[in-house]
Amino acid sequence: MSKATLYTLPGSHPGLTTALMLERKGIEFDQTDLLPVISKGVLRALRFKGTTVPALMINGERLQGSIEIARGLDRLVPEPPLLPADQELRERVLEAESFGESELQHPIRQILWWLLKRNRDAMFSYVENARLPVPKKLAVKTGGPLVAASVHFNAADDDNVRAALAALPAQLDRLDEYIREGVIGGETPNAADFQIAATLRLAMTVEDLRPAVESRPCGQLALRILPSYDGHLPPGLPQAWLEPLRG
Ligand SMILES: N[C@@H](CCC(=O)N[C@@H](CS)C(=O)NCC(=O)O)C(=O)O
Repeated sequence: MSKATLYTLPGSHPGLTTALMLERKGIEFDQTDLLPVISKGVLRALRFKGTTVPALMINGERLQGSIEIARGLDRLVPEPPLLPADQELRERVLEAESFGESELQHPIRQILWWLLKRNRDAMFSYVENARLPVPKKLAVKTGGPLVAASVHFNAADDDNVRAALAALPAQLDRLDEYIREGVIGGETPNAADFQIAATLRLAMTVEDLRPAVESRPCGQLALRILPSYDGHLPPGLPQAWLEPLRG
């Protein structure tokens, strides 16, 4: 198999999920970090079917989206598997992965964009180690319209961010429950571990969120899978919105 190419964005949590899965499989890959919004045109030009990252060129195939990629990797390189052999446990892992992808991932993305709109300098910490096609300082300095467009595309508005914060404690409870049930957090990380850990680790780059995540088993699991994650957002969310996280 020739070297794969992963297209992602700096700080993208499903992008990192994909990188972790490629590493687990021992698949060699190059990583191309795109700029948000501009990524959409690049992915179209590369003939991917959708306009979001992660997108993976592998063995002549185009795989897109962290779940499609997880299934594709198991098909192309079966060992080590990203899903358990036991049928019942496998179903639970797929359920946890789907929860991570469809319910947990986006609210954290919305919180990030809401904060980045109000603290553009913090963007630098997320692109520090990225392989961008333009100088990083220039990208951050001229990034205003890209941030505004990302806020718009992701509906990162007050109402949604407030709702995301209110829903987070129950989501974290559910993740801790998955750990108690042995669905995630086992000796060998599975597809759901990689999916969930990347999102929680991104959440932990947000100082306002970190204590509520870090103190839990799921936060500890994320730190074990991803000891470091580029990016740091100092406090910036309204105190009243954070009330649900203090319980
Ligand atoms: N649920 C999708 C996430 C796709 C997604 O929304 N990716 C973001 C980055 S994390 C993106 O490409 N956004 C486009 C943009 O910001 O222009 C997956 O797991 O692959």
